[in-house]
Amino acid sequence: MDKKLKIGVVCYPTYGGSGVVATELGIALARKGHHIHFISYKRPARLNIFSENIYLHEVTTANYPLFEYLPYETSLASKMVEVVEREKLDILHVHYAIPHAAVAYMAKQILQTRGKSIPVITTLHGTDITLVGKNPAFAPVVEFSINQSDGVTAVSNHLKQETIDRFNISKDIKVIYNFIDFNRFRRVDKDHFKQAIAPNGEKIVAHTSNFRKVKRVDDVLRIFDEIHKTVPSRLLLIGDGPERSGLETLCRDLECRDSVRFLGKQDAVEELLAISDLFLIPSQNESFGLAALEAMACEVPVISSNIGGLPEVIQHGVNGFLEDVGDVKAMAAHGVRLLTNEKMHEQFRAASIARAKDFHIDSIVPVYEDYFCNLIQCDAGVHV
Ligand code: GMT
Repeated sequence: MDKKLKIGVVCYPTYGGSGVVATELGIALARKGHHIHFISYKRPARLNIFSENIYLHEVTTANYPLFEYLPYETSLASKMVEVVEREKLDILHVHYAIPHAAVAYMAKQILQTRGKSIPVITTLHGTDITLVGKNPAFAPVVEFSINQSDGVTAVSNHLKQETIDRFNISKDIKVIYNFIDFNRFRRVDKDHFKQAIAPNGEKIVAHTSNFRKVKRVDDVLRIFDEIHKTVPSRLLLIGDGPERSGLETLCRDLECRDSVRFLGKQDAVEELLAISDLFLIPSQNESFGLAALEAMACEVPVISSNIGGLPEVIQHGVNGFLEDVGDVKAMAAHGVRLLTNEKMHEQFRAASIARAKDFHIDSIVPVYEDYFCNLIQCDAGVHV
């Protein structure tokens, strides 16, 4: 794509998947010469590089004794208007419908009254539709703001279908899968590191998430407890969130307790994946499962629930295993088979990276560029 765009990226700055995808897409687009303006209430966790094409506009909210809840949406809309006007943005790309799509609609309307037309793209990530979005406290606004977006993308076919099933959607939704940067996520020789964590050659099982209920991290513990009965192994739990303290309590009652490490939030997840032998993601729901893809890129086979977009990423019996949500026994049995059969494990490792390559950053980012470009051209030709 020849034209270089000025793109406003609105996202959550936290460790959640939508913020990760937004940040990595922004960084990739900046490398291709586009100017990326992140708009968020904090520096996104993965935005840890310097680039002359990347700008961060932090949203601050004024407090006042009248406000029981800070009017964040109002501040965000004002910030969007300010940045679009000052930086002469071509497009606004908002990640996660709540509240970003609704706020973008408001900003767009305000800008219209000031003579500026800006196309808005909303990318749906999952819980904004499947969990939070369907809540009556948000549903009408979610539906309206999806329909008012100039472009809508979803990170899997499953999420697209869920959106259509749950809401009255008049907009076409384009599926653009999440992607992986192999410069970062790849198997590297970290034997000294592995030696420190598993000094007697134990197998390393890993899980990363935001430790919310939907992730079923208690199942991770139970699956590992079963595996640990026959396979000398260690479990690395990476991330943090509301369920963590209950999980630490549960862990104390399990036989495997001394082999479990709660590592908290980690910036260099790839280094931990690089020494792992197996990844577990037994979620209740998962629109895509970026964490699984990151593991696969590091040649780590994945055992997951057969739910949401996970079957679009993991191929059962080829590079991982998919079982019914909550079927701890079946998942553990697959884990034991994989970790005790070296030949099979090697095959699954090779098949994991082969599958991950289907989601290569170099093939997915241009799809976003084309999508942006088409939309801008459609927008009355103002921006071309
Ligand atoms: O996984 C989470 O709870 C975080 C959430 C988010 O939006 O921040 O992740 C969702 O978006 C990711 C990136 O597109 C997907 O890989 C995750 O599957 C999806 N999570 C769920 O659907 C539960």
